[in-house]
Amino acid sequence: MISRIDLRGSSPAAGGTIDRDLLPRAELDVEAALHKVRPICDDVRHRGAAAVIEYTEKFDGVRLERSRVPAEALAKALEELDPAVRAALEESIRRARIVHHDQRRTDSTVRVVPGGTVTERWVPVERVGLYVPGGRAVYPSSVVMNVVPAQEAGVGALAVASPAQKEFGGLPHPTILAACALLGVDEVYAAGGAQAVAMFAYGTAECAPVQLVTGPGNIYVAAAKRLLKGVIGIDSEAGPTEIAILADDSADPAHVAADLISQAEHDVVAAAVLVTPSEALAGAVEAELAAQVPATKHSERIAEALAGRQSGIVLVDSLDSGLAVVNAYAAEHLEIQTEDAAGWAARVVNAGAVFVGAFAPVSLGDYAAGSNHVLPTGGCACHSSGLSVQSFLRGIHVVDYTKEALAEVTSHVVALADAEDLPAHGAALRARFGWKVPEDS
Ligand code: HSO
Ligand code: ZN
Repeated sequence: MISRIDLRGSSPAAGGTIDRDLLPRAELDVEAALHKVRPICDDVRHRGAAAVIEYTEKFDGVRLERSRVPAEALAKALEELDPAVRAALEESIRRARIVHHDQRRTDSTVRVVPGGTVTERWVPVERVGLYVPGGRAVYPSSVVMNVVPAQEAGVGALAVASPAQKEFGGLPHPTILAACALLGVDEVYAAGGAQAVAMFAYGTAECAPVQLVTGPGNIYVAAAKRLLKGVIGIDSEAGPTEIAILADDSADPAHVAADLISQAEHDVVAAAVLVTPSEALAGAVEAELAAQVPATKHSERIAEALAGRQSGIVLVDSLDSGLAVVNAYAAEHLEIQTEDAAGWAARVVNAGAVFVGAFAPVSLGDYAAGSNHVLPTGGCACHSSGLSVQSFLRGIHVVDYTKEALAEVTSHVVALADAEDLPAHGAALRARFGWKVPEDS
C-alpha cells in the first residue's frame, strides 16, 4: 500500500544536499484555480453582500437572508455543545494561551548614538478575518489555533467565516459556532470559499474589510488568498497535511504506523512519510499499516493517502542521512522517534513543528500540546513559520534623533545620497543646518 523509496547507497550525509524531487510530495495546483476565483472575487468587490449570498446559494446550496450569524445561534450552539467536547476545547484553549501568551513581544529601544534612538514598537493588526473550513473538515481545534494567537497579540476585531451548512439550516457547523462562542468571538459569517476571502478583503455592507486573513481552506480559498494578497495580508496558503517521521530501530512500529495513519486521515492527498535507516522497522511498519488501516473508520481515505505518490517509506544509509532527508523535505510535522530523540531534534532546521520522542505524537499537537497546528506545508517550512502571535503583529521602527545626533551623521547621509544621485535627500538634512553640511563632531 505504501511505496518504498530506497536511497541507500546514494543518500546524503548530514548537512549534505538532496534532490527534493526524489522525495514524495503532493502537487497542489493553486495557479490553476486562480481563473475560477478571479471572477468571484471581482463580483464580491463590486456587488458586496448580495454577491456573497448568491455564491453561498450556488456552492453551498442554501439561500441566506444575510451571511452574519445571529448572536442567539452562537449562544445556542455553546449551550448544546457536548460537555466532554467543551471540556476538551477549554483545555486546548488554556494550553494554547500559555504558549501564545509567552510569545508576546515587548517594545525595545536601542540607543544608536548619544541622542539617537530607534524603538521597535509591536502593534497588532487592527482587524483580522479567520477562515475556518466546513464540509468534511470541521475543525473547531483550528478555531482555537487561529483565534488564540490573534487575541494574545491584542488584535482588536476578529471575524470568523465558515461555509454555510445545508443540514444546519444554513449556519456553519454548530461545533465551530460553539468554539467561537467559547473564545468570545461574536462576529461570525456563514460564508466559505473564495467569496468569504473576498468579503474579508474588500468588505461588504455586512462585513467591514479586514487587514489580514488567516486560516486553512480548500484550493479555492488558497487561490483567493494568493489573488488578494496585497489587498490583505495572509498567513500562508495551507496545503494538505503532512507528517514525516525520522525513526530508528528503537521506535515502536505500531506507534509509527498509528501516527502516519493519523495524518493520512485528513485527506486522500495528505502525505505520510517515514524516513529510516532500518529495513526491519520499515517492514514492521508496513505490517502494522496493513493491520491498522482496515480497522480504522476512514480506511478508504487513509489507504488512498498512503498509496499516493506523496507518501512513502524512505530508506537511508544512516540517521545522519535521514536528517539530511527530513531537512530537505521540510515537513509540516516532523516526529523524531529515535534513541536520543532530543539530540536529533536539535539538528532539525526545516520543519513546521518537531515532535520529540515516543510520547509526542502529532495528534497531541493538533489538539492539546499548547503549540499551534496551523503550520507551513509543501516545503514552505524552509522559509516560513507556523501561526503565532508574531503573525498578528507588525514591528514599527520609531526613529528619534536630536539636532546634535543628526548633525553628526549628516555628512554620511549627504555622501550616500549623492552617490545615488539623489541630492535632494541630502538637502533635507542640510536645510536644518543653514544648507550646510555640519562639521563632524
Ligand atoms: N493536522 C492538521 C490540524 C488538525 N488535525 C485539525 C486535527 N484537526 C494540520 O496541522
Ligand atoms: Zn491533524
